[in-house]
Amino acid sequence: MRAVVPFLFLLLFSFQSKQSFGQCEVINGGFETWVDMTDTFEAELGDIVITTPIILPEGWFSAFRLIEIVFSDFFEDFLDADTIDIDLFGGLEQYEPGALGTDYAAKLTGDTIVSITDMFQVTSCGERPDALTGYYKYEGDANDSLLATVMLANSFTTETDSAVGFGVFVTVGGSSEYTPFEIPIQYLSEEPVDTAIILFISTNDPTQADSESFFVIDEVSFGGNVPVTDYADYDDHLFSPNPAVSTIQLSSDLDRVDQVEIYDLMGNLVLSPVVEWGGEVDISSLPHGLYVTRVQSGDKNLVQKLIVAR
Ligand SMILES: [Ca+2]
Repeated sequence: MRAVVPFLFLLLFSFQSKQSFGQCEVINGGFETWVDMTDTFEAELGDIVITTPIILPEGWFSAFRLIEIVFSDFFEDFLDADTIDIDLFGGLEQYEPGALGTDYAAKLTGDTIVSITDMFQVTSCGERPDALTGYYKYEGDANDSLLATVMLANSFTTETDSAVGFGVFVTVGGSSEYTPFEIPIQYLSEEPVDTAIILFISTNDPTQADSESFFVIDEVSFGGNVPVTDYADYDDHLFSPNPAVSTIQLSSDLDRVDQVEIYDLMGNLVLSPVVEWGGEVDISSLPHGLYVTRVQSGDKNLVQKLIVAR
């Protein structure tokens, strides 16, 4: 079992090494190629039988989910077993039909653990793309959220403060028809880039956690020319000031405030302050960088990008 985590990183870098430097391309961004990894995992796990097949889109992975499971108490019970009958990658599945008349897309079933990445890719990228684009849709009527981030860096990293460029997209729910999204990439320095890290994180509405709802993602590419429609419930005046240094004030225009959450670009929940409308939040513990704030106010979910600059 201890071999699993290094094995995951081997897999990660084997995906990465397939790409030549220079071009900036999403590998299998259309999700047309899926690979059965069940035998590979069984061998790595010491010939334990995995009863739910592990079929993943080539080039994409959900290692964070597996790492969480490996390190959880929940998994301890299975260490001595001959069979694993839990669904290791249940959050990421093949879906048909895909967008734009294609056969397949990727289905992301959310969980209530917001720090778990459902799908990610590390790809070589020797130029500076303007945007990451794609299509998404949402099946269900809960208030699930989808967070997509892209980070450009000059080596593989999960530290957001070493990003040379970044982009972020958040939606709460959405249309059941494929809808284009565009994530503009903002550059912070003149440093060269060689790596792009793309994450998709789906989080269930905690008040309707048993909902059968899910997101679907397809045709992800850099600089794809998609017609962009109004896709996110952004509110630039939710918190001020922005950029912020040590405290931010919540807008007093809201009728009610049920929940406030602040996420970093890796999708980690970094603060969930209890704050009334017009109240202040101490953000002095947050490192310099870009964050996503989410405020639930009645049946509305409002989202803002927040820059912490010092
Ligand atoms: Ca497709």
